[in-house]
Amino acid sequence: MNYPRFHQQMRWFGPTDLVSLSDIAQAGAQGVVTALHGIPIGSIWTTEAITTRKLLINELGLDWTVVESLPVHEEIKMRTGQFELYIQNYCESLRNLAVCGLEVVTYNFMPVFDWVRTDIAHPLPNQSEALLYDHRKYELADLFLLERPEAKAEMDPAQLEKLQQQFDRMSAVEKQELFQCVFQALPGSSEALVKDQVLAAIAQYQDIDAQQLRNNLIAFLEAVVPVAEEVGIQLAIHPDDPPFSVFGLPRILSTAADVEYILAAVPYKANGLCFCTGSFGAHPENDLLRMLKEWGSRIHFFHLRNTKRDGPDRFWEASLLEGDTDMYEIVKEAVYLMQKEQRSIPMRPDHGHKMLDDLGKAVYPGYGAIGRLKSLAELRGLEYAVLASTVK
Ligand code: DNO
Repeated sequence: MNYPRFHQQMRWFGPTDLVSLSDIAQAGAQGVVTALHGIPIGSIWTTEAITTRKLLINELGLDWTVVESLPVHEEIKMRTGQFELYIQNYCESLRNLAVCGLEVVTYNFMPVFDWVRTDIAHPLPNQSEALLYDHRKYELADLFLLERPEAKAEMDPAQLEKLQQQFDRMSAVEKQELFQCVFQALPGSSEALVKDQVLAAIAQYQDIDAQQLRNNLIAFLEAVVPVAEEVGIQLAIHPDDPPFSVFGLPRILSTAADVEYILAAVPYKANGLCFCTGSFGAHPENDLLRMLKEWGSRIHFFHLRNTKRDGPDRFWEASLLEGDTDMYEIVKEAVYLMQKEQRSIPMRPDHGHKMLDDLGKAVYPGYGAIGRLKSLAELRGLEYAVLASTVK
């Protein structure tokens, strides 16, 4: 069938990743999305460093066209300190990436934290493990482990008392595990943060509300999007995960209205979106299919995974075909989009369950080989079936 298809990707965390390029090639991906994780945030990615990494990937027959992520320095998000230098460096990295043939650059604008979960090993009935977010546990971490001063002040006293009792019933090991999971476990964060660093990083945002953060994002986009347009790079901003504020920090890309605001404010194709069904899908009011139809032409990257909400305050990462999002409808719409615009869009299965041989391994949470291989296989099958049944 000669129609644009997903450009099938897997995320790879570089040479130290326990999941090798060979594993990824065997899973059937065409390429990897990755980053130069060793370069400090804010520094320039040189063409030499990019080329060296690209050659390593190409040796395995895989391509590298999508960066995930080119991180945005906190000073850019706050517009303090050396933000102008960091923006210049960002533009320089975009130019260098374009010279080396990279096409899409993923980033996020979430203050301090990238993604947050409260359990990285939630047991499923079939004995595999999933990532889970439980708002009660998040509150315990915020109130009694991080001891963020505003958290207590803002909490209803009766609720605070209940949570205190719950916290007192936890063992020392459970408390330590919760701290590690919330603050130190997830890949993507720049470093394993300790309590005082987290509090200090959060405190820096005390005068920055959502509107201010939005303004700062738009100022950043006004500087980098023209460069991206000029060199042929598509920027793809990642939504908030979870799609609401955490630790009193502003979050500005959780809902359809947020997407609309950001894409309309800087109306160029290069100002695009990473359509993450897991992040948007955890918000009960997001109509993913509608968002996909509305903003399709600005979507430059798909993260496909499913979540299941089992109450207003808790969601876990479900099997790809079984959560709250109808993945068949999403893939069908993505296939139409690619046909309509005659372009292939990169897609990767997002976090997978930890299962089989990965259960004993120290793979990055959500990023074991086997769970993602399963999701990729399901997505390939789904795409093939949609094409076979709709395209004559
Ligand atoms: C988590 C990922 C995020 C994502 C960044 C993009 O699994 O989706 O870490 O890569 O937010 O900048």
